[in-house]
Amino acid sequence: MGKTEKRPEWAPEEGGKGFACRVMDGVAAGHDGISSYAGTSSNKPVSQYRRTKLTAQGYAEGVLKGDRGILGRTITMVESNLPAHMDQAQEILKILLPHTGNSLRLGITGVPGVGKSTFIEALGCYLLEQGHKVAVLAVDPSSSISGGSILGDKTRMEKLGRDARCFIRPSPSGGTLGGVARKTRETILVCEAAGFDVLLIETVGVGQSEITVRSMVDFFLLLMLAGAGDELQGIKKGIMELADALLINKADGDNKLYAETARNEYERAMHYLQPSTEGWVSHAFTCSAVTNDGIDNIWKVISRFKEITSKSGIFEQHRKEQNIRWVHEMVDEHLRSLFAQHPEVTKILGTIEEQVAEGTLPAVAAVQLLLAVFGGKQASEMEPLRT
Ligand SMILES: Nc1nc2c(ncn2[C@@H]2O[C@H](COP(=O)(O)OP(=O)(O)OP(=O)(O)O)[C@@H](O)[C@H]2O)c(=O)[nH]1
Ligand SMILES: [Mg+2]
Repeated sequence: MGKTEKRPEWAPEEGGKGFACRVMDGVAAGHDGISSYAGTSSNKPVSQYRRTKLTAQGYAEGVLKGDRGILGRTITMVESNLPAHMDQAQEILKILLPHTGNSLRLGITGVPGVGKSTFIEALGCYLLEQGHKVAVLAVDPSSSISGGSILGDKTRMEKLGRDARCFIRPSPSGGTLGGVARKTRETILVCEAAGFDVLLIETVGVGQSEITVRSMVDFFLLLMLAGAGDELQGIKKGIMELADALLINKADGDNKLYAETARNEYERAMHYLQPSTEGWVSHAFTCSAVTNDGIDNIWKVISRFKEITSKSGIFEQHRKEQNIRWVHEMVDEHLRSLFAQHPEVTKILGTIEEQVAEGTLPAVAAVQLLLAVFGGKQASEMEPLRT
C-alpha cells in the first residue's frame, strides 16, 4: 500500500509541506480478510454491495448471486462470536437453507506433510477443468495460534488461489474444536448456496479433528505415505475405519514401487475393517499430487460413490443423520457451558469433588446432587454438603 503526497490546488506554490497531506491508497477489498474475488488480482470487479450495511435478505441475495465480497462477509458473520452477528447469521442461513445441499462434501485428512494441500491443488484444478465450482475450507482447531493452516499454505495452492472460479477459506480461529466445527458446517451451507458444487475440507490428521470432519462430509479420504513406520499405521487404524478411500500419495519417481506395495498391504488390511459407509467397500489407491498421476482415477472413485449411495438413499440418509447428530452435539455443548457457568453449581463443585475423591460421597450421588442444584434446588437444602 503506497502513500502519496497530495497538495490542494489552492495551496500557494511556496507553501511548503504545511499545505500537503499524505493520502493512503485505498484497498480493493473489504476488511473481512478476503479480496472481493478469491484470486488476488486487484483489478477484478469489486462487489456492488461493498461497504453498505446489509439486511439478512441483502446478504442472502448477494450470496445466491455468487457475489464474492458478500460471500466473504457472510462467512465472517457466521464465524463471529458476537451475539448480534450470530443472530443475523442465523437469519441469513434460514433464507439460504432451501438453496443448500447441492454439493459433494469431501473431507481430506492425513498426517502433516503427507501432501494434503498439494493434493487439493491438483484435484481442485482438475475439477475446475471439468467445469465444477470448487470451494476449499479447512478445519484446524490450532489455527488461532498458527494463523490458519491454509493461509500459510497458499503457496501450495497457487494456481487454485488465483482462479476466480475457486474459493479458498482458511480455518476459522474459533478456539475449541466444537466452535470451529460449528462455523465450518455453516460455511459449507453458505458456499453451497453460492453455487459451489464440490467442497474440499482439509484437516490435519493428528487427533479429534478428523472425527469431527468425518461427521460433516459425504466422502472421507485418508491420504497416506508408503513406508511410514508401523507405529504410525497403528495410530491410523481407527481413522482408517472412517475412510471411504485410502490414497497413498507421492507415488512418483523411486517411490512408485513402494507406494504400490503399500497399496497392496492396505488393501489386505482393509478386508478386516468395518466399512465406513453402508453399501460401499473402501479401497486403497495411489496417486501423485505432483505429477497428477491418479488424480482423475480418485475422482472417478468419488463420483461412483456418490452415484451408488445416492441410488441406495444412503447419501441423503447420512446427511440427515449428520444434521440430527449436530443438533444433539450443540445441545450437549450448550448445556455443558450453562452447567459450568451456573453460579450455584460452581459454588459447590469444589466441595463435591473433594468428597468424591475422599470416598465420602458416591459418584452417582454427586451427579444427582449437582443436577438438582443445576435444576434450581438450593445447595443448602442438600444433605451431604452440610458435613
Ligand atoms: N514427490 C512428491 N512430493 C509431494 C507430493 N505431494 C506433496 N509433496 C511434497 O510434500 C511436502 C508437503 O506437502 P503439503 O501439501 O504441504 O502437505 P500437507 O499434508 O498439506 O502438510 P500440512 O499442511 O503441514 O499438514 C511438500 O514439499 C510437497 O511438495 C507428491 O505427490 N509427490
Ligand atoms: Mg496443508
